[in-house]
Amino acid sequence: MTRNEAGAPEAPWTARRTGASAVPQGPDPRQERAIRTRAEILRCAAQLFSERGYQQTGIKDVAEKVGMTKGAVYFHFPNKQSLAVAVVEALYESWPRALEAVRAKGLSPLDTVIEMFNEATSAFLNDPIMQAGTRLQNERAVIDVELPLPYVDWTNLISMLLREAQAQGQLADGADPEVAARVAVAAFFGAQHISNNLHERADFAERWREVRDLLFPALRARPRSAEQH
Ligand code: LUB
Repeated sequence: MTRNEAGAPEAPWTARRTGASAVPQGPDPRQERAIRTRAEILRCAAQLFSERGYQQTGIKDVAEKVGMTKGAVYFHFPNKQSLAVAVVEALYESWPRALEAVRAKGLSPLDTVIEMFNEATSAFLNDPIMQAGTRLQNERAVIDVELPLPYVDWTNLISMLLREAQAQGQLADGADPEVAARVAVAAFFGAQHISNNLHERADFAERWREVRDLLFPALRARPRSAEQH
């Protein structure tokens, strides 16, 4: 049986716009609305997860925040576990898009790495999905569902960019892209964690700049001209 957005069975006269005989159509407005609703639920859930944590957030709170019935929320997310997974997945899906946007700036690979961390910094300061994803990952030991593995995608993404940097002669002699990626992600994450716990993120932009300004000059190849005398 097909169901509409509120979870109620759809009336039989509501023609489905799918099916082999359907003439090609524009986007289905109902489907678009459902996608927007899902995103809105996710955003509200993210705000609650980020403010209160997983245990202290209920589907009821999410429904209240988004201004829908619990049933309407359950139509999109069958339980709280699936909301937590969806928030973390949304976070990890955002990085390839962020990379594409940063790539469009035409920076060198090493500056692309720095810009990606700058983007992650703004996300941590402004984006509920990033704030919630970080908190949920920190609580993963007490969350009764398996979340995607943390840090792995980031480390791989940064390794890839640092290998490009190395291929273009941008890395200092002896710098290993894999090691550098692990250190950079650990330093970023550590600074994030400390700033979050001690200062509710208020000092994070500054703490990240400190890490960045200590780490990346050490990784960057010295200009040839400076070595020659
Ligand atoms: C990223 C967080 C917070 C790492 O990849 C992850 O799992 C992340 C939470 O687990 O930011 C960013 C270097």
